[in-house]
Amino acid sequence: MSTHPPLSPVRLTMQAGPGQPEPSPALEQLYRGFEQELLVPLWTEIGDLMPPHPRSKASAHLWRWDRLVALADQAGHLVPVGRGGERRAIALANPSLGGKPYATPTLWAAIQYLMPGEDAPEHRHTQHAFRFVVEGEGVWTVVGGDPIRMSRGDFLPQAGWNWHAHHNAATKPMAWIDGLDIPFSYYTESQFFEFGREKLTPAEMTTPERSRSERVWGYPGLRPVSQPDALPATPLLAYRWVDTDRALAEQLALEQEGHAVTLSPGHAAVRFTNPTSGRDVLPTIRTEMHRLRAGASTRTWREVGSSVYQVFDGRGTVRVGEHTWTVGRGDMFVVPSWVPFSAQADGDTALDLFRFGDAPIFEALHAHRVQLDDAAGAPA
Ligand code: GTQ
Ligand code: FE2
Repeated sequence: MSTHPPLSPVRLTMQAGPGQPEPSPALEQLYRGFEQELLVPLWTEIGDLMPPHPRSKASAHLWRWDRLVALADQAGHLVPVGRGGERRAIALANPSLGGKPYATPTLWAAIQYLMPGEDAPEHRHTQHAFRFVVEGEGVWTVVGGDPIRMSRGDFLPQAGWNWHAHHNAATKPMAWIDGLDIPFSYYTESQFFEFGREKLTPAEMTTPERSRSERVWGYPGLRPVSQPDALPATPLLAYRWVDTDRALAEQLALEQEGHAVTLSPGHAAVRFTNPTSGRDVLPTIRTEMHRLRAGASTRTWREVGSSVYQVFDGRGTVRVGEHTWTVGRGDMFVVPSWVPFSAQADGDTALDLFRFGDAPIFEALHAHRVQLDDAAGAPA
């Protein structure tokens, strides 16, 4: 029976259905011929290759924050941080992506953990990154020689090819989350990486209240004239919770005053943007903070590209495709491409959701689509 070399990775089987040829010994022979020459015809693959809309291989999945922190803390006692391994970062591995450390097909999401006094060594890579802090303080990230304080609610973008190191100056361990475009860079084979210096200077180990980047770029609507405009990624290296919180609170207050700037009733949202362009902070990653007033819901929508959410505060119910989860502080979940999503704030407190996604990639390629629900509540 076997006329083809067993090493050929191409395996073709005769199929039934519209547009498929009638099975016959001659057709079987044709398919073995294709296999030997490493050829695959479109007609056997088109359903998978060109579906009517995205059918994500990734799953919707939820990780509980208490489990993440407990395991990160165990790692803190067992695993050193230093040159080679580089970071005590533990990635969320989507259950449908073959055991790879990918939360989604394009995005890496990890909990990173530093024990008191520990240093994560300096390096740089072309992957774009950010940090987000759901609890704790005391770690400093040093980006291009600029020490930046990290505290609860702070968002710290860090565009590719910047030197960076982290240092825990506190007496307690600290956890935070990292988001990077590692899987995207991996599939597209576009990564570069370099080790940095073994030690930071004393000046880089200081802990100023405001980073240099915030002193230069941290005044809304005021661009220093000496600095370039329209940079591809943000030069502002910290977006502080006090500002994010106020921006969200103002949207909800204005809505109550009859000036609706919310996405939908009771749903405020802000996007972290590059002050030189008004566009996304990073070329490949969109980041947002959403707030639902107590009892309020988002609309249901789906969009091209994947997202990872982390509950910043409150309790809520989220729906991702077929799944319904009750979530609380720190919990993280994945919304795959074109899977409907909605969230609702439970109880009598607001629900704050931090979100990051890969939409800028698809927008740049004119391949982004968003579909909002119809009046019945399901995406049309
Ligand atoms: O903190 O520099 O989660 O380089 C993955 C790769 C964190 C980091 C990650 C990294 C970092
Ligand atoms: Fe890094």
